[in-house]
Amino acid sequence: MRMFAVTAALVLAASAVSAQDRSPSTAGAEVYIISPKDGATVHNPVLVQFGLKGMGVAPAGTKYDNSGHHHLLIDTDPPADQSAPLPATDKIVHFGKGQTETTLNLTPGKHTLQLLLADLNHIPHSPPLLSKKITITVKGTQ
Ligand SMILES: [Cu+2]
Repeated sequence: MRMFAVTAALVLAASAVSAQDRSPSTAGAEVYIISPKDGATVHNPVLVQFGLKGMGVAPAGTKYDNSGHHHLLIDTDPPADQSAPLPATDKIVHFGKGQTETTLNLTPGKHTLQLLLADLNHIPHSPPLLSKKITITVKGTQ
């Protein structure tokens, strides 16, 4: 019980520090999905290409000003609390090596895709750089 309380206090302290340390985004910077196009009908594997204007892509954990790495939100909204590091789930995919595209195999039907840039610590910038959310229809493997 005592150990748990200490751990919880450390976690709170760590998130308080990161909230103060949010990286600023560059004015006019923009993140967007190059392909597929919004409303497109596609087949697996789906090539998703990430676009970024006004800032640079850098691998996670490396400190460069005005940079970040891409996160692809699949069938989900961005987390309400964007002052915390983004979780890594099957719906929030990190591209911590600095990748600018990926291929997905999605179940047939409609899916939404959205990009969110985040800094070296996986924390979205302030203000956050979020792409438009697109909807695609997957027809399954050809
Ligand atoms: Cu990340």
